[in-house]
Amino acid sequence: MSQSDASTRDRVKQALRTQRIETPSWAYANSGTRFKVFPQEGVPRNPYEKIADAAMVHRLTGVAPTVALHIPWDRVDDYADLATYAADQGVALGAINSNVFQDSDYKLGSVTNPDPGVRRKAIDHLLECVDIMDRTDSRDLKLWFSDGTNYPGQDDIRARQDRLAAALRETYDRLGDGQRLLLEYKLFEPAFYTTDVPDWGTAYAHCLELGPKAQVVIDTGHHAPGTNIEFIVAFLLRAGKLGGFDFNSRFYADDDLMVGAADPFQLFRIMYEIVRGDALRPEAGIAFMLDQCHNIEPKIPAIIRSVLNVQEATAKALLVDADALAAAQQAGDVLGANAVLMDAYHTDVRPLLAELRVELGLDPDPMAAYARSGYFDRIRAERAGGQQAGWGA
Ligand code: PSV
Ligand code: MN
Repeated sequence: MSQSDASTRDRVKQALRTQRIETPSWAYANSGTRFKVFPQEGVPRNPYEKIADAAMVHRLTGVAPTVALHIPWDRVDDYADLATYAADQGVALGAINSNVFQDSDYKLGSVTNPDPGVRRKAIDHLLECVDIMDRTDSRDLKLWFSDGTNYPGQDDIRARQDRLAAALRETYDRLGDGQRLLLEYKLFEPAFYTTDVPDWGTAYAHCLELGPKAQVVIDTGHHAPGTNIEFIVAFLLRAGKLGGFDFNSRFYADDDLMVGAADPFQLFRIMYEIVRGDALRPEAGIAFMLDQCHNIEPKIPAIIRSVLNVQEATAKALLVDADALAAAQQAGDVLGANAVLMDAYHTDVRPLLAELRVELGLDPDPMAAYARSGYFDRIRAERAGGQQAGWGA
């Protein structure tokens, strides 16, 4: 099936019209490495300004209508007011991300801490996040725990799983109708000996025990080198337990670089499994979120670039000739099957995406449109004073 075929182009564009990519509030703020934060000009000073930037990304790309919040980084007095502001800007508030990893009390863990008082504090924060979801009308609570140990014998591995299960249960039971708990896993860091939710299997087992409102979120940066992420996507989708993605790129560990920058082929393979599982449609309930930090590159264009990278990988995945692939697979035609996939991957989909944007009333080149917009000069001037938002803000 070729891209030049009119019905294929229409089918691909129709599917792309339904795609939604959520950008993270923290990607608009200052961030850095363990060694240094390099502040940038024009960076938002509060959640409202982060939302204004996210709205700019949506205006230019047309496919990023929601922005994820991270609590307490995005704590405000009035979440309904923040939601109204977002709506006025043309976007909505998305997932609520909890943060039980930046308080001194959590040195030995949050929900798995041996001290019941610290566990209570951590669980209360998770419950507070659900309260916020009620006010922001958010569907998803995204949980990532930095919990783990550094030394053999430091704590009881099995007891920590019990504590984790108890905290997840209490949080799960607080969820309202239409709300979900997305459990994120990460191989290591900041703990280096054991991590309490180190992999998709652990996350899956806890979600299975919790029930239908609990699903796994795949952060593409959180795996060992060489891990076949598309296998995890296929497995979890089949099991009805894939809740979404935190997209980013890694060369080494949790680099948080722009999605599709390090390995666009991997991103294509992931998106192919999504298409294969008919999970691109918003009704399929997969949250396509970015979780990135732009430490040395300008932030808004980097986020636009990232959104476009996801779109390009998706377009290529949609171009895979499913019938030809199935026929080759059935016939045991190894090279033929591989060629079907590679043909789609090697297709230049940028003209098709430009055409789609024009049909949607957008500029065909969002990067160039941003450069021309004057938005950066405006925010650089408007946001000259005050305290810039960052990881600790
Ligand atoms: C942890 O590395 C993580 O991926 C989680 O999603 C956090 O909420 C996020 O990064 C913070 O940037
Ligand atoms: Mn993440």
